[in-house]
Amino acid sequence: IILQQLSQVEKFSSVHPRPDFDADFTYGTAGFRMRAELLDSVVFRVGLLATLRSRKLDGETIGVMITASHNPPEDNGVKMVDPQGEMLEASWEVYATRFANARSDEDLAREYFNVAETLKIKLDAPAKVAFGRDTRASGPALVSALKDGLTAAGAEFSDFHVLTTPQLHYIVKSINTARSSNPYGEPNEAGYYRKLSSAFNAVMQGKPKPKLITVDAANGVGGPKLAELLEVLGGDVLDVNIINDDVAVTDKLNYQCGADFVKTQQKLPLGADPEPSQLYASLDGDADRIVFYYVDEAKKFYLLDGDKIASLAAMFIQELLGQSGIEDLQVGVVQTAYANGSSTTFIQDVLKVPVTCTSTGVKHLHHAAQLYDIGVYFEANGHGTVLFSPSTIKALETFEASSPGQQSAVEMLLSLADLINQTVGDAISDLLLVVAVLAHKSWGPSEWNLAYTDLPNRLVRVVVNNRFAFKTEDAERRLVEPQGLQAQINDLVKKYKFGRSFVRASGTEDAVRVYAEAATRLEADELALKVSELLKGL
Ligand code: G16
Repeated sequence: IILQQLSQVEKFSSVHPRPDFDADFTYGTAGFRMRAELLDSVVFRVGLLATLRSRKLDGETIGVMITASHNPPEDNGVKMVDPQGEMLEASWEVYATRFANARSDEDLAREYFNVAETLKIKLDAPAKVAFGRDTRASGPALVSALKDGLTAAGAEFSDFHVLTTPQLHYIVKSINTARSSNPYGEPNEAGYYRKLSSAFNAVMQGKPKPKLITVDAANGVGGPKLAELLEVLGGDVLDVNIINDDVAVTDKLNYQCGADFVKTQQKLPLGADPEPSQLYASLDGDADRIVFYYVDEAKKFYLLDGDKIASLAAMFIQELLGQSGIEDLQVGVVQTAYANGSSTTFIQDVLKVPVTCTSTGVKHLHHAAQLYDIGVYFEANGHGTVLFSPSTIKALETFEASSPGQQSAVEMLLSLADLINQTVGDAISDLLLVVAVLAHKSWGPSEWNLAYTDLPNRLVRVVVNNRFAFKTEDAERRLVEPQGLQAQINDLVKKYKFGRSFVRASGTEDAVRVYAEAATRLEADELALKVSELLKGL
C-alpha cells in the first residue's frame, strides 16, 4: 500500500508541477494566498496533506476552502479547516509549507512519506475531506487540482461547491459532531440557513421588525448566500437591500467595495447612496468579515468596525449575564494591535471586561477566546465571532432561574450561542447578531456609535523588497527586525498626542502594513506617512 500510494502521489504530481517561483510558498495568516496561476501545485499538495491530517485524526473530516477572500480577483488561496471547524492546528503549517515547496515529484513523495512516518500515520487508514470554493474564476481549475491530490492520497471527499468560508467551517463541524450527543447542525448548506434563521427568530421574538439594512456583498459569494438565507427567513422578518452582488462578472470582486475597502479607505463602497441614519454593512469576498457604517444628515460617514461590534456584543452579553443571576461566568474580549485605543479603554474601563491582545489572524484570536467562558473576538477589520465554552452552555442549560426575567436572559444567551457561528468569524451570522442587539436596545447606528469615539487612525499598505525581513514581538506591536527601525518609529510616535504606530508584514499580501493612530485625523495621517517613509528602500 505504501509503495502504491507513493507512486500515485508522484504520478499525479507530475500533472501539477511546482511553478518557477523564486520565493518560498508559506502558509500565512489564512493559508496560501497569491496570484491564482501559481497555485495549482500548492492546492494539489494541500489535498495530500488534508488526507494525512484526516488519517491522523482517525478519519475525522478535514475541510479545505479555496478562496482569497479580500484579495483582488486575480488572486486565489487555499486553507485547511480542522474537525471542529477551527483553523488548521499551527504545528501542521510547517508540513503544509514543506509540501508546497518540494522541488520535484520525488521530493514531494518523500515529504509525504516522512510526515506519515514522523506522525505515525497509517497510510491505509480512512480519510475524509470536505471542500468548497468562492466565486473566483480560477476556482474550478483549482478544485480539479485538489481532487487530484485527494485521489492520489486515497481520501474520500465531498464537494460542497460554492460556499462562504464560514459555511464550510460550519459544515465540517456539523459532519464531525453528527453522531455525538451534541450535533452542531445539519451538515449541509440548507441546515446552515435553518439553524441561523430559527435562532434569529428566537432572539427577535417580540421585537419590531428592524429598519431596512443595505448590505454591500463585495460582488462575492456572500451576496447569493445572504439572499438564500433571507428566503429561508421569510419576507416579513428582515428587510435587506443587497448591493454589489454581481458574481457573474468576476472582475468586480472586491473592486471599490467590500469590508476591506470600506475599512481601509474609510469611505462608502461603490453603489451606496446612503440615507441618513440607516444601517449599512459591507461583507468581504468570502463573507467572513463584516463592517457597518452610516451617514448623518450632513452625509458625514461613520464606520462601525470590528471593535465596535466586539464592544456591542460584549456589552449585551454582560447585561444578559447580569439579568440571569448566573455568577462566575467570565466574559473576555480578544483584539489585535489594530484595535482602536478607544475601544480597548472602553471595554476595559467602562464595561469592566478583560481584553487580551494577540497577533493578527483568526487562528490566534480564536484560541485566546477559548480561554474565557464567553470569549468575544473581533479584529478591527470585522473578522470575528463570540465563543461560548461547552461548560458555559451546560451552566446555562442547567441553571434554575428564580424569576421570568432570569429565565428569559438565560434563553436569550442560549439562542445567541446558536445564532453566532461557533467555528469562525461569519459575516452573515454577525449581521444577524448586530441587528438583533440593536433591536433589543432600540438603537439605531448613531446610538451604537455613541459608546466611545474612535481615535483617528490610518492603515497604509507599503510594498517593500522583502516583507519576510520584518519580524515582530509582543503581539506584533514591536519590530525586532530590521534592527533599529522600531527605535525610529518610537521617536516619531513620541511627537504625537495619543500617538501609536506599528509595522508588520502582511500574511495574505506581498506587502507590509503600517498602522497609526493619534489625537486628530491630520496627525494620524502624518504619522502613518512618516512611518511609511522609514520603509523606503527596505
Ligand atoms: C485574513 C485573515 C484575517 C486577517 C486578514 C489580513 O482575512 O483571516 O485574520 O486580519 O487576512 O491579514 P494580513 O494583515 O496578515 O494580510 P481574510 O478575510 O482575507 O481571509
